[in-house]
Amino acid sequence: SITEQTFIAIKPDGVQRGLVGPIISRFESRGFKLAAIKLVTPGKEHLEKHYDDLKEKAFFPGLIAYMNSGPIVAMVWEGLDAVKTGRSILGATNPLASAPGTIRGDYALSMGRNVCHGSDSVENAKKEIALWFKEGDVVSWKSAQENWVFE
Ligand code: YYY
Ligand code: MG
Repeated sequence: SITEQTFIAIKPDGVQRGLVGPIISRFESRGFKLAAIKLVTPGKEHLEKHYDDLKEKAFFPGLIAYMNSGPIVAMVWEGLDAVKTGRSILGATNPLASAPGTIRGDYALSMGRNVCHGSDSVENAKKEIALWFKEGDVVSWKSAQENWVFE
């Protein structure tokens, strides 16, 4: 549906490398609508909750340290098939497997420095949005572009 929402984050390497603008641009120019945005360093406990399903993995401590190493841009983007399309805009988890034209395929080389996060299912998107944002921080608004993006 055109009201589907996904949670997208620019990881600390993306912020440090000055990729906030280019990453936001890709979602904007595709036709998605920004519903929430903030710059945060949420801390270890919050990041461990965010990646709870990966806590048994060997790379988990390194992943949390990396995510905790600087500010993150947390966002909610809304639009048709936002979760799946959001993942295709990001590219594959391993940047070496990401096609040029995707964010990771254009800006990253290493799995542990892959510059962005996107929800992998509608259900997880709901969980992640609830973890990163208070209800009132997700804004409902009508984009003037809507009838030019959707028929
Ligand atoms: O959703 P996505 O970010 O594409 O991958 P996940 O399987 O959810 O893993 C989260 C995060 O963990 C990934 O973006 C990089 C890191 N990671 C890793 O460092 N090494 C792996 N073998 C798998 C994932
Ligand atoms: Mg994931």
